[in-house]
Amino acid sequence: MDDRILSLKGELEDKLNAVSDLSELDKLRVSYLGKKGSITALLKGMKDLSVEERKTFGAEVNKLKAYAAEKIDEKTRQLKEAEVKREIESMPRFDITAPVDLDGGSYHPITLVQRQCEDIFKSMGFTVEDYPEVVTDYECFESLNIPKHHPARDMQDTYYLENGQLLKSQTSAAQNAILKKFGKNLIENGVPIKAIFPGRCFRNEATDACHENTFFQMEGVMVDKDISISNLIFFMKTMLSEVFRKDIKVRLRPGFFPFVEPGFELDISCLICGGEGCPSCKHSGWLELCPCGMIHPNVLSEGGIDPEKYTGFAFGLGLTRLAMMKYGIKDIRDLNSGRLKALAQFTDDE
Ligand code: FA5
Repeated sequence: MDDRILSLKGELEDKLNAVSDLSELDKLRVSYLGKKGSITALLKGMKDLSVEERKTFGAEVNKLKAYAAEKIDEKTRQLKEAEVKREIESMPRFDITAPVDLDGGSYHPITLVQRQCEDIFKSMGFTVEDYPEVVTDYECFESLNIPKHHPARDMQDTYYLENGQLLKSQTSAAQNAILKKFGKNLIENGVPIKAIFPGRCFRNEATDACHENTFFQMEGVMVDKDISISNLIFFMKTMLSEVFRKDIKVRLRPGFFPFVEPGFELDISCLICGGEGCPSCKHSGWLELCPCGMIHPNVLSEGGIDPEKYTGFAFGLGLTRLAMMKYGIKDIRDLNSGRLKALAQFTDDE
């Protein structure tokens, strides 16, 4: 082997042994294999050799070039592995066998409010239903009288999966399944449908003090013969007076939702600012808490219930906002913050 090639090979091996980080290694690669590198220079210098010399020398230089590339790749792998190992070792260690300090935990404010609402509605004969977070377009929109391209969809832009399913933007997504589940008992045995279904909802939302992209609602439906707006108002009033245990100002105003007719917005006077206006209520003094209305005939029919014979109401309580009002939490984002110290200050006052 040519002396120059031999010495270059030895020198490269020594340098590779000494190199200890990836940026140094990259410099080394450039100094041998780059445009102005020493191996590239050997190849460039071949133009001065005879044809015969060029053949043998060229083959040797190309062998060295392949050898150098292979060794540099190998060293890159080794250094990357060492880096990952160092990172893992520097991570804090948790002893997963350590006993759990149960006294240190507490229920999340939303869990507390949810359980309280469940108890209130259970005591009035409602069942508590569970429903998935991933739903179909039919469940979340079509079955609720919101066909494709309906403008009401714009208010509830959510997160879509590649298979066309979506993260539910409203607990109303369970209405159709609930009507179908309990409709038979209503029609055959005259047992009214009375169900609530709390759940996590998702929206592609610009967050602020009263809007989150992930929040909780609690839907409720009641269907029977002769259900009217008076029944709806009675249940809403009972729920609010039980939750707050004090007089709070409430207002009912018209609201549009394609799945109810008539539809209402039920707002409560903001308990953070006493109705003066603050970021928690978008400076209006009122907080939209529980839209509701009489279930639209199309929604009843879609659920297999004859709207000529039966009527019903539905409501969609903003559980996260209810927790804010009950516990005086000024910014909704604190509830998803995971700051245990802040969240642990709320206790079940029942
Ligand atoms: C609905 O979601 C309807 N499904 C409610 C409904 C049910 C109407 C049954 C009629 C009959 P809306 O988008 O307004 O409506 O949300 C209902 C409540 O959820 C709001 O009043 C609010 O309290 C809460 N909410 C909505 N968006 C957010 C959000 N981004 N962050 C926190 N809470 C929210």
